[in-house]
Amino acid sequence: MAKQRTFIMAKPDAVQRNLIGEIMQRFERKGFHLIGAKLMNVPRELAEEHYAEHKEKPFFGELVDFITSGAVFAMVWEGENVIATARNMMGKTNPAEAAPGTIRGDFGISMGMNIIHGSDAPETAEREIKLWFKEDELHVYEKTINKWI
Ligand code: RTP
Ligand code: MG
Repeated sequence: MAKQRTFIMAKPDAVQRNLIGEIMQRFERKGFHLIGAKLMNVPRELAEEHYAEHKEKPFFGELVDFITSGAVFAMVWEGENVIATARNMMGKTNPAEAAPGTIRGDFGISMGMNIIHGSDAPETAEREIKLWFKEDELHVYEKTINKWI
């Protein structure tokens, strides 16, 4: 399996509940490498573009309202099979159905405020990384490995 990159976002509820470190630690301990990260407020147009696939859904307005309601922590993680593995680590979309031990299962409360976003396929990951990060905001992990320690 080739190395992949995926876009992960701690949603405003996770940032407000001080869960950024908890989320990052899970990905680090799993063995993935962080290659991009930023705390940011999300412009409405960016939120709408990000969730464009849900534009016609009844919950679209609420979803965009939520994502733009406070700072998010946007990340790019790299590693073998990271796209599907991250989705498993996140758990089901509805926290009530997400298994204990998953991020949503351990911390999420409601469908609308479910802590974390992760790209759901290779094409989505590529699109989302381009949408949220400039090329020079992403770091090449091989350049840092074993350099100082
Ligand atoms: P995400 O895109 O945020 O990572 O979540 P996901 O892939 O697990 O779920 P998706 O189907 O892409 O839905 C995006 C977000 O919309 C909200 N949602 N509400 N009320 C509803 O029926 C409903 N369905 C989805 C959730 O907050 C979900 O994370
Ligand atoms: Mg989704």
